Amino acid sequence: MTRPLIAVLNGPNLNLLGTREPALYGAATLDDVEALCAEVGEALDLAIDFRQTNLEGELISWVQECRDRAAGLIINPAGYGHTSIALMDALLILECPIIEVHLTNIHRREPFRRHSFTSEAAQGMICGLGARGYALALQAIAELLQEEAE
Ligand code: CA2
Repeated sequence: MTRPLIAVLNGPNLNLLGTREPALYGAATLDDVEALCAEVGEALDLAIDFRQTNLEGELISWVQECRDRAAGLIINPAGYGHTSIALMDALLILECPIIEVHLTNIHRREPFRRHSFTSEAAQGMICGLGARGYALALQAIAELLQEEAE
């Protein structure tokens, strides 16, 4: 049987993870986060499609692609979460479970980070737990899919 596909999409500047500002974002690189998702996905019997882009339109196109192919979506929209109504609109069209992840606690930082447009389309949000948040989001998606199937 084919495994359900979970898209893990990452927004702008997250390609720099582990190379700058480790005190804020941690020492893990985006490759480390991808390896963690692959490992957790394997354990949960989920296929993972992990991507990062710095371009808003590309991120929106990838979200749209999820309509036909993904059983769930984990998204770290990075800065676009705070600014992009277009990304929120694309997410609102999806019917699969969406979990928004932020490495940092966005409620503990500058006030402009507290609001996330994209989280309005998400079933849940995990923030402040670093790369572990991606693993927890995968676990949550697996449970939501399990519940849906029952
Ligand atoms: O905490 C998160 O995951 C964020 O989505 C990260 C975004 C920020 O705009 C959000 O408010 C919260 C920034 C991503 C930038 O990543 C960097 C990583 C290393 C060095 C510099 C930037």
